[in-house]
Amino acid sequence: MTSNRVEKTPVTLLGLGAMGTALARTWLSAGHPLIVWNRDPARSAALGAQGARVAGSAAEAVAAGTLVVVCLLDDIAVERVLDGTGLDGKDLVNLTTTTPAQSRARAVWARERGARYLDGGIMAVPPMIGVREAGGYVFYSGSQGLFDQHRATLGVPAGTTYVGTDAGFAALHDVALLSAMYGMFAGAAHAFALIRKEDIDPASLAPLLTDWLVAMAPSVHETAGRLRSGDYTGGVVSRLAMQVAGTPTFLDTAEQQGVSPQLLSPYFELMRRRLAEGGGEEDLTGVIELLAL
Ligand code: FVH
Repeated sequence: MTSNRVEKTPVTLLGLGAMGTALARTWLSAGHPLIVWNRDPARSAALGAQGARVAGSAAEAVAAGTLVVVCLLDDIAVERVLDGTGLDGKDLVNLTTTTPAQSRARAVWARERGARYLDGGIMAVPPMIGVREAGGYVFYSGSQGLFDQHRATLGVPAGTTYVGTDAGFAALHDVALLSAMYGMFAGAAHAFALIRKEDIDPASLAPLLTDWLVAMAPSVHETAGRLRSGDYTGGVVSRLAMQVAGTPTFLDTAEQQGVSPQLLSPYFELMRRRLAEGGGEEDLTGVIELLAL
């Protein structure tokens, strides 16, 4: 008798925090045999009740499968957990948030122990995991062979975006996008602070902010084009000189509303420096030049 049942790749998962647990549930739901380990065994027990095999140690969990995924707090935890496990012949996928340098060093470390290494940067929060429509995905970089072989399994919790063989690139993309996010959060915080003591409902500002930020977001394509071409002045709509002339309006308004300018001032300072260097006919792309240390 033949069977159409496709065997699902077993996954070993080390780290069952908020993110690790969300990942675990999706692999279990999709029918992947799952071996889990967590420093605090209480977290593993809950998944054991849902069908995962609970290993008594990280070494036991690693020994039990070939595809080993780690999702831990930081690189120090990764070192501690994997130290003394048998990685020879394993496919190690590290979804822990790290710096590019830590990821590259971890790739060398894994190769020295006989493992293929893939680094991941998760562009999602736990409730987005396993929810296709939420749009979450994971940047991957490092071993292309590992990525190609396990792409379907890695794609179960979230989308996959491979960004190159350099093991540091996933972390770099991750940090770049999250850094932009913090800039947006800072801008939104300042906007809410400005209206705080007025009779304006923050809930009425929120959709206006969303629409404006969404309308402005595509400007990053123009910035990318200018960085590529080196032409910072062609077709400029909002000249730097004009924008610098407008900065006192923002600073005066902040003062009048009793709001600290500390989130805006560093960027305005860079705009003024670029203007002083002769960049008045540019848009804001030239400011990027000033960020190089
Ligand atoms: N949660 C999020 O919103 C973000 C979304 C984007 C990606 N991040 C990164 O994912 C990594 C894990 O994050 P998490 O949310 O699962 O974090 P926690 O819930 O705090 O769980 C941390 C796990 O790490 C274990 N752990 C910590 N230190 C050690 C150690 N020295 N030795 C062994 N394990 C350690 C911890 O174990 P326990 O405290 O339960 O025993 C958890 O399993 C992270 O890089 C985010 O930046 C999440």
